Amino acid sequence: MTKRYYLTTPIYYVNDAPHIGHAYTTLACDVLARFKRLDGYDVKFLTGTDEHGQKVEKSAADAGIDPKTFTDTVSQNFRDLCDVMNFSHDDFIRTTEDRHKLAVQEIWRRLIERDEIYLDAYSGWYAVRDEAFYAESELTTGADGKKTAPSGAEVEWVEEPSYFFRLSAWQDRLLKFYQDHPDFILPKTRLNEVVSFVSGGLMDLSVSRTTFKWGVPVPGDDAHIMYVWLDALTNYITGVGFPETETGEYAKFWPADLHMVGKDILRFHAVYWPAFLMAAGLEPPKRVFAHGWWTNEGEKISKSVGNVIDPIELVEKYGLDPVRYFLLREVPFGRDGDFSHQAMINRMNSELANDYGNLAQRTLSMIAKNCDGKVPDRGNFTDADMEFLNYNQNLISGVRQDMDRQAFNEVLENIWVGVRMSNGYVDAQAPWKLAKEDPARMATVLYVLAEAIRHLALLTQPFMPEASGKILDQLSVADNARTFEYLGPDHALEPGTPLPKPEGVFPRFLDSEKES
Ligand code: ME8
Repeated sequence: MTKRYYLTTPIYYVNDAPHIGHAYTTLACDVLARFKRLDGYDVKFLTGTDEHGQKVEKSAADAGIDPKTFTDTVSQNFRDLCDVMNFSHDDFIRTTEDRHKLAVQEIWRRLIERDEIYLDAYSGWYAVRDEAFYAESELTTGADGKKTAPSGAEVEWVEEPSYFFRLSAWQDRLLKFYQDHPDFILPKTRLNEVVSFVSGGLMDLSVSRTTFKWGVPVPGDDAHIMYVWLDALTNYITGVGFPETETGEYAKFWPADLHMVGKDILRFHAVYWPAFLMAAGLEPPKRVFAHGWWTNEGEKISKSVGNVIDPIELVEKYGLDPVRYFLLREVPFGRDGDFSHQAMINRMNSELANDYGNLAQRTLSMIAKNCDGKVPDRGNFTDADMEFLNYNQNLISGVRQDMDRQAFNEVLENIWVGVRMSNGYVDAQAPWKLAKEDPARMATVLYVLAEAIRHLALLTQPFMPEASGKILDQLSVADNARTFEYLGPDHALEPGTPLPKPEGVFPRFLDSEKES
């Protein structure tokens, strides 16, 4: 049976232009999706846009456009970002689509049928920016008397008829669920936060609004629209064809293997979402990973500060694959990180141009010059050759484990041990000297290096698809021989295979380009 993997990004609010934070979350999913496909999995990778609710309605009104036209435009910006970043999602969902309306109304019906929802009235605090209800005890009052949520969002007092979800009844079952599934929330520190929040007691959750219109109507009571988070979270099952559950994609892919989110929306994914699903008689997902927050040169990224990083500008300046590499290499995945141009340039120049690019470039140029532009003869490997090659051939097992816990930076660190080891091997073997003294040995050394580079390039494909592809092109590795099945000595390069003219893959970023 084929192995399956279903992963999702948050669906982004269409109140604003996409920025580096959105690109980051989707990039992490893209790398994992590409990795799993190369590793033989049937993958479903879902992303999209969250288009209902007060916040989007307000942004449309501020722009003087009707919400439908507004969401069409902004949603397209998120699609465009996917193209620029070379994301390989299989589906892009919009919550304004009919297939989604059908799914949300069906989950509602199931919750009503099981008596998990009742009608009452809400009076309390609401933050439009977070689209979240807050208890008085969670708020801070500023010098100006204004109350804010823990996220810093301003809250307003709301009083209206509302349906409620019996969340309070789910406390024990949620705590048991976390206990039975210790890897449901990663990183572990985030699990502790969630457990302590749930242990503190849960209040029933308001799940409908009546004071604005931009949302999915409650079945049978269209004075109410559904709470935007119930609407939005349901996208993860709409994406696999819910309400159809017996056949098709739901049967194949649900429960999802991974919901990737930022730490800001963990509570919705790790508390509300599994409770909604279990209450509707559906299985909860296998994992929620909450990654950290990017700042810009040490400062919180915000529109009012005017320091929002546009990922498209970054790609124009540094190139796509260096940006993809940097974002996942710079910060241990799960922790907060700081974006700085200097750090980007340093990694681009030292790890990509000097370490990896130079390894490929000098090996391939020596082969072009000394081996007639063909894969060299293998000759006889020494023990040292074998040991060196073994390291690169065996990298996959550790990489697999690190990928399965979303430790992207560790994956790259380990691959770079292979890169640096390869450069060490070049320096120690000095094939340029062997060219005169012992051409047969030179051929073996260059062959061993080419094989090492083949392994490294296969493994870097998920992170840097284009650049890795170019290296594999230069080794004449066939397009259909680039999955992880082709790692290892059984699929080694064939001596005598003609190679194209080598060319550099990772340009250095020059100081003169800094201001451009
Ligand atoms: O919350 N650093 O959408 P959203 C890292 N629609 N990641 C960041 C970031 C930063 N500075 N800023 C944003 C929503 N993100 C809801 C989700 S899901 C059913 C509904 C990323 O547009 C991070 O993934 O506000 C965060 O969780 C997400 O963008 C929030 O996107």
